Amino acid sequence: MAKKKAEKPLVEPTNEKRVKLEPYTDDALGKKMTTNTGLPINDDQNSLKAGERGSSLLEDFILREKIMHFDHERIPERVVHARGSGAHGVFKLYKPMSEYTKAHFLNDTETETPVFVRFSTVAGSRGSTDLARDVRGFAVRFYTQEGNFDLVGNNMPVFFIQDAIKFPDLVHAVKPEPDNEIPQAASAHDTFWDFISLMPESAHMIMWLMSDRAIPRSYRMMEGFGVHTFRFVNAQGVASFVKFHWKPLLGVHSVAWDEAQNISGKDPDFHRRDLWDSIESGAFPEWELGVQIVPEEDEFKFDFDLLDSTKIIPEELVPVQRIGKLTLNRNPDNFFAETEQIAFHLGHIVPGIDFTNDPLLQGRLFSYTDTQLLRLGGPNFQQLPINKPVVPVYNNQRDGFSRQNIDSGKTSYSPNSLSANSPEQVRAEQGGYITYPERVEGRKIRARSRSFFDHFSQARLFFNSQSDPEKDHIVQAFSFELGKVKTISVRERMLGILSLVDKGLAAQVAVALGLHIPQPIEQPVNKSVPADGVPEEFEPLNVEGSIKKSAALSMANSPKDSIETRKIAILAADGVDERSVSKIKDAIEAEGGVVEIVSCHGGFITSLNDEQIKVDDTVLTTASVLFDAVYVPGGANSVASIEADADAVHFLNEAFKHCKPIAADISALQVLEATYFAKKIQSDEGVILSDDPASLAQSFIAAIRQHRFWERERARKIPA
Ligand code: HDE
Repeated sequence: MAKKKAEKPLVEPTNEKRVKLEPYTDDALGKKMTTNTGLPINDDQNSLKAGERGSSLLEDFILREKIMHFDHERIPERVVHARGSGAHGVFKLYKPMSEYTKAHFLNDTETETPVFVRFSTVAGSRGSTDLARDVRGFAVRFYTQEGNFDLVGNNMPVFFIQDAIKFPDLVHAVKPEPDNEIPQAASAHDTFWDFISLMPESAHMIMWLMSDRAIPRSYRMMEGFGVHTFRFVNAQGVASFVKFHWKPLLGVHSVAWDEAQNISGKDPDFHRRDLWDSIESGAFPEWELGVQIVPEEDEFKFDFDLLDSTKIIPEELVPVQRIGKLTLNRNPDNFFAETEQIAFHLGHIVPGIDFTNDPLLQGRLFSYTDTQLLRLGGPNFQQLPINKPVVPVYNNQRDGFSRQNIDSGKTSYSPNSLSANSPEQVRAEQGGYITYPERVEGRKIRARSRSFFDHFSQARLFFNSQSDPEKDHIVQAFSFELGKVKTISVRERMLGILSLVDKGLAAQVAVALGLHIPQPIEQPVNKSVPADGVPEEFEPLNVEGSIKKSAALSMANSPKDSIETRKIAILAADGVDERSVSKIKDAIEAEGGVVEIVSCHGGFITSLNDEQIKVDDTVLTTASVLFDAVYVPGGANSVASIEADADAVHFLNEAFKHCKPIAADISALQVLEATYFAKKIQSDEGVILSDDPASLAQSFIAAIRQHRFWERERARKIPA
């Protein structure tokens, strides 16, 4: 069913966080203008001057206040994940998880936990394109009754490096190069691939990054992953390992690389707009929270180390249990106050959840608070409205820049007798956080465990699990990215790494680059340590993993049962047959799709029966890359105008190139015949022609559910 536009009450009474934000939220509509001290302003457009043409007076406190505030509007953008979009929502648990965790929000199936989610790209600046080939951040804050819990994840389940100490190097390598600050929001340059080619542990992550997962169709169609192995602890103190997943109910879908590059020009806010629009229209994005749980005693059962963030636990080995649903149902009121000022941190934890010794996780525990101090200007950032928990906060911390709380009373120390020793510490039985008493012993060493040294088996598992079109896209992505690298030795070293993953993959990329795979292959070494010895150099292992293929890794296996929120363009002009327009429009909207009329001119078009149909966009102001499918209705004059309009024909050519479903009334055949894919009309599964609008609508909807017809690419000769 098409969803109705959501009513937007000021606050949802059931969302405790929204209720708590309300006193801070205000609108100037109908209000009088004042200075920041509340003085009514009489003239905000003329500065105070000495004489008619005279110089401005230093006395003008109104001018100074206004300009001073403007001068200080900017704060440092996030050093990574600068570009992002956020939304409010709720999390509802399906079943109590008491067997594994005592976390209140994972036991209470009655209440909806308020959440704020921020999606992001990693490498680009705040104003960069949404469609860069990049990892996407997927950071979720749960405002629970035991304080904030942040699950700061990504849309890929592994990471580039195994140890946090390498993170600054990784980020320096991928960011624009330091001499000329080129390229923006792109990994296709020398420094990135130089680093990667010297970092074999990145092989698995690089496969994900070169796959279509790095160019999602929408934030709403991405998976999310906590990446690290965390710990659940139940009320009896029994711990298990846990990996977190987010599974989108709309399935996992991507765009084509050529399309992504086009969207970056046509609408660099594509993902941000898509998230905003879908929430405004009431089509609320939804994900299920999944957990993979491993009992403590099974820690060493796998052929990889659970503490190694370059590894997944294949779903064949440990199934994902879906335990609750996240729904994003409200856009922020103010981007800066909410999306920009939210300060996520892995250390925002609740009883029942704990960390592991993953060295990447451990380093992050330091980084996130540290970075907020710079970004948000001091230690009181937790008192910003978006960061405040829904539960009260009491401790003996005081003062600092921009302190908001007025802490009354004489004592700010513990123990004290003057305030009856308040605030009181909380015993574990009453919900006080205790760290899981894991036994730890060993020597101090700067090295890695040998259990971290297989870098290739899961990279291969990922590649082997892809469908043929997905494999082709990976080959093309490597060919593109390495093709942009100027230093031949870097390209060659990378080919060497690829050949350790899959010889066929390496060979295809080598052909595209016009290079040979180097022999022997250089294996960058790292330090490891025998059980009781001094760290020594150690080469990566190249072993076969126990699992060769995993269905969950291919987007081809993602559910394709809905067209909800997909955007469909109807290419029409004056003289269009409005009966076919409304039949298709109604059928698509009934399934939750979104239809726009795209024409050769703006305003209205007049149909065969003299009806006025509103034009949403023209072939000049929009492009097929911003849609999921195209339909060309009948009506002789409309068909003739579309056929004669080069931009309209290009619209179809490009939609075909990007493997999208195309439908047309049989009477609009001549439009399709004007395209370069005229010869394919009969043979292509994703091109639907019919003189019966009802059956056309059904076949078209079935095709849109498929998302893309990638097999078209094989025989492609497309100039679009
Ligand atoms: Fe982050 N990361 N990260 N990261 N990360 C930041 O914190 C860092 C890593 C992730 O929407 C920063 O507030 C280190 C993995 C997301 O506000 C910073 C390491 C994963 C976001 C930081 C990692 C992430 C960040 C920058 C290596 C997926 C955006 C601004 C040990 C599991 C959160 C900020 C938002 C942001 C450090 C690796 C996800 C600098 C040192 C692995 C989604 O603190």
